[in-house]
Amino acid sequence: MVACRLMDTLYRSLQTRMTIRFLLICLLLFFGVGLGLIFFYGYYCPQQSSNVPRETSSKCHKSASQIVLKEGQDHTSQARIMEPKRPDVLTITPWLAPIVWEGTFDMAIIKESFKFYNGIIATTVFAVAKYTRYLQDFLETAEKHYMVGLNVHFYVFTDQPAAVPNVTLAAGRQISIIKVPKFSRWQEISMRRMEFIQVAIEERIRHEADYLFCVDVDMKFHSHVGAEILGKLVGVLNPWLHKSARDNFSYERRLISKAYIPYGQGDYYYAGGFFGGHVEDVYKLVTTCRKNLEADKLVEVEAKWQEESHVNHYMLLNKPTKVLSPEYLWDEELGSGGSEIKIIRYATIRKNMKEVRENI
Ligand code: UD2
Repeated sequence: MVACRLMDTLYRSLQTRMTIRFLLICLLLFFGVGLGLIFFYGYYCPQQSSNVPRETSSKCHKSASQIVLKEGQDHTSQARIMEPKRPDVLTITPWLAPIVWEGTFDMAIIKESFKFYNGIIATTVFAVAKYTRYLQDFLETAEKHYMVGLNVHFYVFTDQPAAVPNVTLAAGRQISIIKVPKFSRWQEISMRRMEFIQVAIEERIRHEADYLFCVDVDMKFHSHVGAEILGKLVGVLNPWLHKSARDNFSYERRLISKAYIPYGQGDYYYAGGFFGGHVEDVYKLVTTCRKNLEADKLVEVEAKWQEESHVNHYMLLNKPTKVLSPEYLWDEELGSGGSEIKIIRYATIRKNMKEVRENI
């Protein structure tokens, strides 16, 4: 009898221990598999490449690479290492930033990469005094060619808000009007853009957008300008000087100016009419240029090409991470350009300076 009870107690305690062991194993398996999944997910779904903004990474289960890997969807041709698409031009800077020319990028791949990007690309444009006349064409052509399919917030700085035309914008695109004073010299209007952009970034743009591009208004878009231009700090080659030797660049050569660049130095000559990048990188550029423009004013010097000279000085010290070819800022006076210009995307409008400017 005693032996039987002993056996029974032993059997039960064994059953309880087995149950506990079983539960422990289950718990271990549960946490083990869970942790494993977390590591696996973290490893195979890392942040997107630096050029693709954070927002897209939240959809990494549908990342571009997976879409490209779908069978029967091979719509991109292979980029063959021994077959450069543009052997006629430099496509990379000595600091390894791409130089964007027609033929150097595959629009389908870029489109795919930005398919889920829902951030905002801020774009500033100034239309002061008689330059309000250029807004209609600028906005209408931007709707056709500029960042099509992406969210764009145009910030129109003007002294005449009522003169801003009512242009119908696609979904995800909007205009904000910011009132600015009119100065009596066109040079002042052009230079003071740095200050107004700085204030607008502080007050709102940094809370409203990821990227910021600052462009001239007396221009028209003629063909595609899209996500291929997005980068941390983006400069555009001036179409008049992209083939020149650096000592012929139109840099400020007077030592007294903060925009001074000595002969024998310089990478490229960048245009003042189109620059951009991540909002905080553009903020650094405009605040530095504004500070240097004000320092110049104190010693009564105005750089040769106003703020453009300061942008060139800044970009020599802070190399752009992407450089756009003159396709992205062309001048009508140059006609269709040399054989290296396969397409004109954004170009100035010929203007009667005497008539349109506040002063000569
Ligand atoms: C070049 C640059 C410009 C600037 C300037 C400085 C290009 C295409 N343009 O242009 O960005 O660096 O040199 O010398 O690279 N504006 C007004 N009202 C005025 C005058 C100017 O709104 O009365 C604004 C407007 O947005 C215009 C910009 O300032 O697009 C530059 O003025 P501009 O186009 O007359 O200067 P420009 O052609 O010398």
